[in-house]
Amino acid sequence: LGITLVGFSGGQAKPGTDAGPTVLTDAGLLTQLSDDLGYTLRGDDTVRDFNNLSSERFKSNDPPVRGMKNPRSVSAVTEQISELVYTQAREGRLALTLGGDHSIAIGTVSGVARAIRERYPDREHNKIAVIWVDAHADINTPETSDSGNIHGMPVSFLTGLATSNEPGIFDWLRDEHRISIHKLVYIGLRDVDMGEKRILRENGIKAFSMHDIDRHGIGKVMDSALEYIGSETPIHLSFDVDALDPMWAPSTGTPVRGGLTLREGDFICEAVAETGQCVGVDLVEVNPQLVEGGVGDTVRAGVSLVRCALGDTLL
Ligand code: DIR
Ligand code: MN
Ligand code: MN
Ligand code: MN
Repeated sequence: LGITLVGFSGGQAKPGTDAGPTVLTDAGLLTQLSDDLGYTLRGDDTVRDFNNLSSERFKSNDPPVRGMKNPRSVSAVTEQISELVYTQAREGRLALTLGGDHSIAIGTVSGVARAIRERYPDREHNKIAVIWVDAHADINTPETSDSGNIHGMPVSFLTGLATSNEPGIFDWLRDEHRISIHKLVYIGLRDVDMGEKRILRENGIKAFSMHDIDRHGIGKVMDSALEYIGSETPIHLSFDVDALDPMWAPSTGTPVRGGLTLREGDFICEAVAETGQCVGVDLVEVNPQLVEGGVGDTVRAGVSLVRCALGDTLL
């Protein structure tokens, strides 16, 4: 296991998401992984603490480019995360990353994708699949985005739908970092922008919305999602806590009602863990500063999701 803590909120406008890793670890998540799940956490090389982002990485003079907010900061931070996560996954460790806003997945997914390509150069199935669990599709290009927030764009950069040659702005992303649009599966969608819907439609991207979950149930949806991916392909699970209904996870920047129950969220994670194909897990968008009653519910939900994704089952 390799754990990366990324206290970064520059991919969106609300302060607080940077404290996500702290509230999750304060709740005892890492201790639970070792004591209850039996993972060995050996000092520095297991837990990478990326919470104290230096001013070098978080650039104060960072005006918008193509409408993107904080583009140089997000690019610099995700480039470093990509390297860290790459090193972990290259060693055959499961790479767990606690965010931070969802822009950090530009780093985590690209790092895992590159590591798996290198680890299995001769294998047919050396290109990872990504299961993106979210209320949102996060597939805006800089040009389709209304908000300019990069946490709404990671999937477009990861798939190559969006590219940039601007020095210092995602010019580090190369083919070895990218994923195929045909190995991407969404679960939980319910707030997708017009431009994003068009991108999903025109590229034939596999997506299970809340409507599909209501119709078929989470069990059938996971069966279909995993069948689409196939039993040989390594899987990266990127879980935005706002996929859960705000009843379970209110402390997040862009809550949308009508979401997954905690049990449905846990089931998704359990089903991915059960495949034995999981190589990377992100849990993002926990923001302790947003809810009057405190972050307790959201943290408990986050801890539960991570435990399930890392193989905590009843029997
Ligand atoms: C919106 C919101 N689609 C955007 N995205 C969010 O800003 O691009 N993603 N909240 O998590
Ligand atoms: Mn997201
Ligand atoms: Mn979201
Ligand atoms: Mn929206």
